[in-house]
Amino acid sequence: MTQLLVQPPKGLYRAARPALQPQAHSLNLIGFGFDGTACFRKGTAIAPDAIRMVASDIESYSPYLDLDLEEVTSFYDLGNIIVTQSGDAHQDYLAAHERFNDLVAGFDLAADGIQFLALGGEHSISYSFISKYLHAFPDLVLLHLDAHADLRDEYQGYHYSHASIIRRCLDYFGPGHQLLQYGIRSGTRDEYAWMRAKQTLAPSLDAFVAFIEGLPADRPVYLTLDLDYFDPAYLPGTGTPEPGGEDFASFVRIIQALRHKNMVGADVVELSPPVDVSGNSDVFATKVVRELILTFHRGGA
Ligand SMILES: [Mn+2]
Repeated sequence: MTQLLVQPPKGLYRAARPALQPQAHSLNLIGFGFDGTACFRKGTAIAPDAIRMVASDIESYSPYLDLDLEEVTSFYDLGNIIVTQSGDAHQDYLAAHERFNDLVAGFDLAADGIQFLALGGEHSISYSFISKYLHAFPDLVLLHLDAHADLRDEYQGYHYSHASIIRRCLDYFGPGHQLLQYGIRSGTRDEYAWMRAKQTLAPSLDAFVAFIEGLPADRPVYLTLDLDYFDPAYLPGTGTPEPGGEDFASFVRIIQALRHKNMVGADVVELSPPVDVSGNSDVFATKVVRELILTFHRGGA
């Protein structure tokens, strides 16, 4: 008997078709509601279904990209990776990570054109996806939008902590891989020294956008977006808010640049619906997700 790897969502993402396994040459939305290592304020586990719920109530048309979700034909919703809560966060994460591995076993992410858009969960879930894409694409560009450098070797005893996600991904970096970060405004002195030495932190939005615009059109790009990239004035519903953050307009410039590039995967993490009882953060995050979905769309304008 096949072990159940995903559970159906409370409601499918708007305009998506249901699927039980990854679909080739398609965008595959998947929830990964793990929040075991979050230290400050938990609540990201319910974010995937919260985003799906809001998605049915906001416009499907993006004026920024002049595209509509209804035009995206190869778009599937796989539901949510099953996440257990045993009390041992590390074991729970590894078990969910193994379920994801089983889900993609037998697929070649590059040759089969399997694009994932993952909804967290906390940032540690990104490791499951990024490690796979780094393996599939030896020339992958990893774009990292976040308030935090996430370069610690471990945090509070967790090797796969949300505070060390980028460090874990670097373990998989080959000579052709490239990392560029933007929005970072919090980290240790060591993390900042590393970013300066490796020149991974874009000094301005203009520099970050120019980097994307300069990429060859076929160069594979993965975007990991921690929603605390945005200022907590706009998006307070996140576990580790940092003042001095970015606005939605900055994100629009980024997705307008990404629109013409070869997006192969992305994740949106760290939305914590219970933290913002107004629900505004859920709406903000869902608009961000809408734009990202459309960024994957290759047809049309
Ligand atoms: Mn962060």
